[in-house]
Amino acid sequence: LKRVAEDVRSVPEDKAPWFPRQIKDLDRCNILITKFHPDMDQDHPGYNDPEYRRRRAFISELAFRYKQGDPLPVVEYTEEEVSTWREVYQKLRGVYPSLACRQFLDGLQQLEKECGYGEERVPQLRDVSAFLTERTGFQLRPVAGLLSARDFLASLAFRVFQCTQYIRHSSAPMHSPEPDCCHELLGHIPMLADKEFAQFSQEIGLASLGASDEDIEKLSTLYWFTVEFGLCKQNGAVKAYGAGLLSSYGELVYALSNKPEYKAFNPEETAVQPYQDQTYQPIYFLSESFEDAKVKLRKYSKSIKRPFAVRYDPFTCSMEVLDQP
Ligand code: NLE
Ligand code: FE2
Repeated sequence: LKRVAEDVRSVPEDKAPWFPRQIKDLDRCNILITKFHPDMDQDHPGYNDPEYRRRRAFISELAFRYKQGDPLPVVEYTEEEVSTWREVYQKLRGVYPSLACRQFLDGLQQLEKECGYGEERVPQLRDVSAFLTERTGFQLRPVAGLLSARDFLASLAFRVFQCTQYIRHSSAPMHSPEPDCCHELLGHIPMLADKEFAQFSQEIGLASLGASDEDIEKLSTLYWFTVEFGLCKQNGAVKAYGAGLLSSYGELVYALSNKPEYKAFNPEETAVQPYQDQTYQPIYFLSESFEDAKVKLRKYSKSIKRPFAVRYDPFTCSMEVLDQP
């Protein structure tokens, strides 16, 4: 009865872009950006490697077939893939203690102790998702590649993190312009094990639901300069908390050298800073502390104007849409 009443009522969010109302609607949040794909991009290190491309197609298929609630696919990584993982892990692990923020180091330590993280094998999304759900209520969902900003952000609103499962090409372990499992598992997952970080990731997601294209652009730029490439001060030293840095040995070392320019983090300004995603960033935003970045981002997300408000109901995994903000 309630549904019918809602359907006939003319609600203000009718004018807003479509957004998922229930967790299973995330099956429709699957618009991919194909610009770095090894089948399309001649500069991709896997472009001339048919075996790599076949492997990517196989792993992509697992993500395309996935429906919300299915058990997460398990991938048996080949020896070559494991050796790429090992190289990435060893290199990064050596510099994390001096270059990564405390929240990241705490998360990684727990993952090493309780979730089989280490250089010997690539962690399975299934195990990692179970671990995260216990810590922060986040769960993973497999995705075939780089997702559109609107779809990616929408999933965060449900505490769902869309995760690639293929691995970067063995010829370029120290930097990849596209996400891969090294980026997700090493860059993002340790941060998502932090309660506060999980909370504000969801808040960015909630702010994105039904937002205008212009606001999505700003939110995804902010996401880029914080969650992906953010730096913060800790005990007087500059540390990385951005996942794009924490999964790329090359860029992590570069970002914390004296080569790039640092600007003070301030959401209004950061949200309109142009950026490129091909190679290392020329500019990074530095916040006074991790908490400072969190508070400012939160405040910014809440200031985005919409003719309605949303509230997540964790019992039914669905969005309540309220007439008044
Ligand atoms: N540059 C990152 C890496 O090499 O892991 C990936 C960034 C994805 C946005
Ligand atoms: Fe990412």
